[in-house]
Amino acid sequence: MCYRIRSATAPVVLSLLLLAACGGGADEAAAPQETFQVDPAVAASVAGTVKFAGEAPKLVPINMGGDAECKDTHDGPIYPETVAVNPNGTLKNVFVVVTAGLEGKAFEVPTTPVHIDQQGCIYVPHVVGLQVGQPLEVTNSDPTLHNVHPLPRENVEWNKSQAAGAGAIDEAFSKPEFMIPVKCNIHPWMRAYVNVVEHPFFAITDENGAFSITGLPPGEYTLEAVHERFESQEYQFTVAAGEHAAAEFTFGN
Ligand SMILES: [Cu+2]
Repeated sequence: MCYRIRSATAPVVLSLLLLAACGGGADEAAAPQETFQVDPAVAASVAGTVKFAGEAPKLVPINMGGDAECKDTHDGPIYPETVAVNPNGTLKNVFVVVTAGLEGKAFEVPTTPVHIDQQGCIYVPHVVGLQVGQPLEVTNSDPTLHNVHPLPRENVEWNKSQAAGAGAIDEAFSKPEFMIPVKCNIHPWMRAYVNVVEHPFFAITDENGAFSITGLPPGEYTLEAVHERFESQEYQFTVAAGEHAAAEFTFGN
């Protein structure tokens, strides 16, 4: 039996004995952690862009071989999204995430799934982010068989066939891990990247290289920009209540 004495009048000796018997509150540590709610009145944010320096790589169209069911869904050539340089010289598909400053806080896990579709034998979108335990839903809009196969280093690997017209694959990841490659064993050019985070403070750069992370509690943070090809970069920032920080990264050759 282990309990705490809350009364201020309790004898000091007895409470010390009880604390010793309880191992200094180990029971409390095992209790499920309450989720942290960010007070909207003090919520801060960080936003910015990821630039690309140097020459954009020459892209070679994906060769879909003789696979008519893949090829016929496209009007023109399809290019790989590995280094997706936008017309304004910024970089798309960079995963920007808070990697320090939220220690000791647990956040609610959304029950809404993050979705990846297979369209014309391409994963859409190419990069996704979701929370630990949040559902990942993979659908197949193609008239052909696919095989969804993530290759994690920290999480459990899985490999599921998905025929044309088959129902969605529903999965989740139990550990934080960035840039988990997802391949298709049938179409070797297919590639998506899944990022798993313990909190909701992440974003993916868009067609303008922009990202925005909102609802942050005031604090001191490390922001990391993670790309499937380039080495990750870090940026430190501090935000007071209601403050909006700016961050900029540059990737390139
Ligand atoms: Cu496939």
